[in-house]
Amino acid sequence: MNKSHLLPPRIELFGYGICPYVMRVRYVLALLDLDHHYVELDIYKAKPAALLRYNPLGRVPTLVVDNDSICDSTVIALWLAQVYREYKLLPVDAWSQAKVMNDMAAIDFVHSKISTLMGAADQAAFTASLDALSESLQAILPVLNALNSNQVSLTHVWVMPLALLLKTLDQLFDGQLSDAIAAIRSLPNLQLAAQSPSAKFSALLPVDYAQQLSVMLSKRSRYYAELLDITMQKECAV
Ligand SMILES: N[C@@H](CCC(=O)N[C@@H](CS)C(=O)NCC(=O)O)C(=O)O
Repeated sequence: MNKSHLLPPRIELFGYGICPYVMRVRYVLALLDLDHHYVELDIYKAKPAALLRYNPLGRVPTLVVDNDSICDSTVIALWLAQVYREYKLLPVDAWSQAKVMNDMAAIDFVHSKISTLMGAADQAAFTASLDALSESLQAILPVLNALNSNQVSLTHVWVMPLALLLKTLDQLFDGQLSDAIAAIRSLPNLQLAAQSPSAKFSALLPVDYAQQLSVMLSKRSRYYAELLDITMQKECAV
């Protein structure tokens, strides 16, 4: 299908491979089969002038369309879903659209709790943030459980990076997350819910995703860095 009548020809995305917000946008672009130029940045090391020109906040995802830009995963995904209505990423009527946006906002709230957990400096802060994460995740379980059809929606797009992040963090923290929040164990089933679109998601993941996440965590969280040290020492002692 020729979509050039719908969009200006040049789309550029500034991103950072393990960022869940960037993953959402890349997943939407993949689902829509949209040609674009992807610029991978190490956003916590350097913010190049090319990015700052389009987003003075220096954040990713930043989508550039013909010399203009939009800079937030929700804004970008809603815009793409509206331009490419035929893919039905959003329902048609305004109320149903608002309900989907409500679910997306709830998932963003869970991400804010994950972010706190990822920065936990010690065991007490980690445990407190795990409780808060558990509470927020319980609240969105109906949204997660409703995702069992083959219809790809923006809710599905939002859930995929969330599920990946939670499962990988659980691995890195040696099962502490799923011990506290059993629902995390059933998240893989959600990934199977829509087989073919999920393959497009998996194709976007850096092969060393868990390793990259671990490096980032060890910089952000003293608690995690200490856990990692202990594990390394045990491994060396063997
Ligand atoms: N609400 C934003 C969040 C984007 C975000 O937090 N991006 C992070 C990378 S995961 C970032 O750009 N951090 C760099 C910074 O804040 O300086 C969205 O949904 O796009």
